[in-house]
Amino acid sequence: MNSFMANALQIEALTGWEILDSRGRPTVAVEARLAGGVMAQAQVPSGASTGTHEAVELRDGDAGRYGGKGTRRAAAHVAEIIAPALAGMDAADQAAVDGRMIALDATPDKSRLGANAILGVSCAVARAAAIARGIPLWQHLAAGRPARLPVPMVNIFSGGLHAGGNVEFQDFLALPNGIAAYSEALRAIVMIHAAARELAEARGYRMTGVADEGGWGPPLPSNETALELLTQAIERAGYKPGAEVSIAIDVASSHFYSGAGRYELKSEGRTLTSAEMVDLLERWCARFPVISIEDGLFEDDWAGWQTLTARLGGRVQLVGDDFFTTNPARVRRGIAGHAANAVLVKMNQIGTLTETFEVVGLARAAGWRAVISARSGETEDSFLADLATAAGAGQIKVGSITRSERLAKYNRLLELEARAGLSYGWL
Ligand code: 2PG
Ligand code: MG
Repeated sequence: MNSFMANALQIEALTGWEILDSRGRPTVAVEARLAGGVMAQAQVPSGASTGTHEAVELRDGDAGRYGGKGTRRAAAHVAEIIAPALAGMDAADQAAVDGRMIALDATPDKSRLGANAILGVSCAVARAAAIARGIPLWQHLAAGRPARLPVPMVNIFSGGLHAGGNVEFQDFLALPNGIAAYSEALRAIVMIHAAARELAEARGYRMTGVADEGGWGPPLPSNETALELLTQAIERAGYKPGAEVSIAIDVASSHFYSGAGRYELKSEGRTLTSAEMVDLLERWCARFPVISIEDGLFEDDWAGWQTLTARLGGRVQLVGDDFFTTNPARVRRGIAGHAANAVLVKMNQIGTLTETFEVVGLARAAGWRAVISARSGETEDSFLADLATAAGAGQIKVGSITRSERLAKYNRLLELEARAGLSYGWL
């Protein structure tokens, strides 16, 4: 890089402000301006079924605004505290930028400045650097790593905290594991989503609108019913369950764990132990084309996760979301203890791009899979599509195929497929 370009890439100004996410809850937007005049923005997502070990999303706590959930304080930190510390730094040196923010925050959970403020800066700076370099965001983020369009793992039925607690399990997803191109996989999902509605209606379940992530959230009698309907929907749409399109589930079990090793399936009127949960999941994998299970057990049930992995890890993808919270230290412990075989990667669980890529790198080095994931509270920012492609992770989870905060990501991937000549498929 010549010195003219290096100067043009210097961070000149950063501003943050409060915006709303797809649930109408406050989150943060950031704009970065570089010395050469480039300006770029990024918007930060926000979860509902959050893990206890996530980095802290700073909220104002002023009960008079948004029930205390305002983000004006986090947004103000961008210009008041972060900008002076980053001024003059090279926007293309993501590790240095993120490292300086981590040092400035100086807490283990980013609670001083707020992970929402820090992540907004991390992403806005990356996007500005890509524009200044005249290359697509995915290419800038990839930094020479092999990029790849990811297979979408798509929500069809929602439960748990994303659908008013109709059933306990949170996500019943279609995973097109045997379709050769991204656009064809997406088309399959659209048809499965429509078929699922028809089947549910035909069985008399009340269908009113969609859940938080755009999937159907009917009041089903049991968790198993969702699996039955989804398997039938795959067939009805014209695909072979298992061979072409399989099922992934996000149990999100920490959210119906009632302590002392008990999992309360209220909708079914029963309570299971950790061992019984493992039995149930194993039976489901035999009866339905389930090839991926996320958060099958409570986020701190390390021994249970080891049992689950010993029993199912050879044939099923076992993904830690609330379990790992995209935290390199927790992922290292999981790898050492054989407590899963895949990690869900959410930027805002850890708060910087550098640490996000570190987690993907750890997973890959251990022979684990990584699924790049959105949050249930999303924005119209398509950043995640470029991130997933750059990480070469092979899988992305964005919710369903309705609601434009979801489509922003799916459509960006369609654009990359059309333009970029990238390979596609899961690893
Ligand atoms: C999850 C996510 C996305 P949330 O649990 O995987 O579906 O939900 O953002 O609410 O944590
Ligand atoms: Mg999850």
